[in-house]
Amino acid sequence: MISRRKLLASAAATAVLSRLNITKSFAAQPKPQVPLIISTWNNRGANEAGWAILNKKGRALDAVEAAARVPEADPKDTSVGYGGLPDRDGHVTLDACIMDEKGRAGSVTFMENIMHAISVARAVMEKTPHVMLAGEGAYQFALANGFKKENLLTENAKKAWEDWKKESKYKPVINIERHDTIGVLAIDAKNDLSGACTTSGLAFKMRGRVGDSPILGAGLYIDNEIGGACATGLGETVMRAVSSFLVVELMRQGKTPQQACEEAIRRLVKKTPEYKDLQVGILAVNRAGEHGAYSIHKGFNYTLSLGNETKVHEADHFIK
Ligand code: SD4
Repeated sequence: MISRRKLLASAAATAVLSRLNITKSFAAQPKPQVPLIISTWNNRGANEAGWAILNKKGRALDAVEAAARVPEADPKDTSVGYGGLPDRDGHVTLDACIMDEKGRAGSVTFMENIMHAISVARAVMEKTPHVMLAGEGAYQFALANGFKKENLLTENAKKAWEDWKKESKYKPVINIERHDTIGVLAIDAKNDLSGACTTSGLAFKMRGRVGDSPILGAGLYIDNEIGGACATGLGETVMRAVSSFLVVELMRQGKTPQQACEEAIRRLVKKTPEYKDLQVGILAVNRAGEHGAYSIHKGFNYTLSLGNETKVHEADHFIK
């Protein structure tokens, strides 16, 4: 029997969540339906941009690109694009990838001075015989394809870097409560899937460091026959566990998106002795429009839009 104290605590928690307009994902999931768009963290504006496309029977690929461009242009978002925190030498370097319903993919990594890394990734997919371009090559490709050179280091990000330099702790500090990197998955009215992931990576990372976000199978994976998955958090662990590909394969074996996310986090935790000091969150959808979300620590949330409603949900987590 549930004790009165537990009942009151849970009622209080639900009241707080509902004031914040956040629902618990692990309490009754909404009925599966398409189209839908789902993204990591509280990314309402991004989802709304994607939803506007899906709602007019647009393509999932266009929806995920439009969604990813929103935080990329937002100077207040310190983990993505313009306003992203720089590496320890003061350079904002971007990672992004995109994957469509045909299994085609494009990616850029360690790219500087171009705001919309996701659109460059899409151009790599659509205009080159390659999947990934890095650094100067990605930058030159972007310029040649009409993207503008921009300074992505805002005054606020510069100040945060200057403050960080006073101590220059070598190890990047992982905020286990909140990141803003966007991984986004969409299913359109034709039941086709696409996904995108874009980030400026870990704040004050080593120059040249690349995380999971532009790596297919790690930060993002789509298989139109099965579903899609994306990850956020400490990229080093996600790369070692190839988490997004794993989630899709687990769904192929019959797991629901929620079961697949939970299993992928359990496997990642097993391989990561220091898992208590870091956060990873994973999202998944299957073709039926069911979704799943799971993280190591409490505090991972995600934004789901379907049936003209956009809501932020709190994900279930491994450490209780
Ligand atoms: C990275 N996974 O570069 C990214 C960081 C992230 O929210 O997700 N931040 O490791």
